[in-house]
Amino acid sequence: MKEELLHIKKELSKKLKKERFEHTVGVMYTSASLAMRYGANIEKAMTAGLLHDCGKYCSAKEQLKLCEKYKITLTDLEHSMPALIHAKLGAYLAENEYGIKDREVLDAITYHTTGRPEMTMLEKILYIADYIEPNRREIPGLSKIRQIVFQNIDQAICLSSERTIRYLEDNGNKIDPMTIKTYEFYGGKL
Ligand code: DGI
Ligand code: FE
Ligand code: FE
Repeated sequence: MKEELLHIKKELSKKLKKERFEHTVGVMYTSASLAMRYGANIEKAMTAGLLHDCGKYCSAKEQLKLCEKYKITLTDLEHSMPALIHAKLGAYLAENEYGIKDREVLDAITYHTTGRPEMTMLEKILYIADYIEPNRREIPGLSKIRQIVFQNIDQAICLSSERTIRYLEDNGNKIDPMTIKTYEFYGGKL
């Protein structure tokens, strides 16, 4: 592994809880595999995978405080839905604490939870790698998405965003408009 990546990995192994770190490494290698399949830059994919949840090193309350401290603008929905905050915070930390300058990598981190329409290949790869990495608990439909993603990544994004929306609805959670846009865009493409 490149020296810079190794260094970041070591830092994250100290900051993240064991399970989160294992997930992180899983996303890093899954992103690399998808980059191989779809001809994306492997190093960028690994960097995005490694740092995608770096904003999750502390509690939701602390994440919110950090966003205020760093003047990261949050929508009203993000304020009320702590699970979403770590994406924007993570992109900020990746840039300012881990020295990542690549805008494509930073954008992939920003949109890894909700996705967005017209994602770059790197953004698609991180979004779906986060969903399918080997340590993810089995949920209905996951094995199908794991297969399909190596044939048609857009279809896999459609299926995973659909599942996320259904899961959030079933649990009475508010859905971020961007999550819906992602589903409509990738669903509409089929
Ligand atoms: O950080 P991870 O757990 O690895 O994965 P993630 O960044 O995709 O975050 C998943 C969490 O985010 C999960 O609890 C569901 C939640 N989430 C995803 N999209 C939305 C959402 N929560 C709300 N309220 N609205 C969304 O649109
Ligand atoms: Fe995440
Ligand atoms: Fe994740």
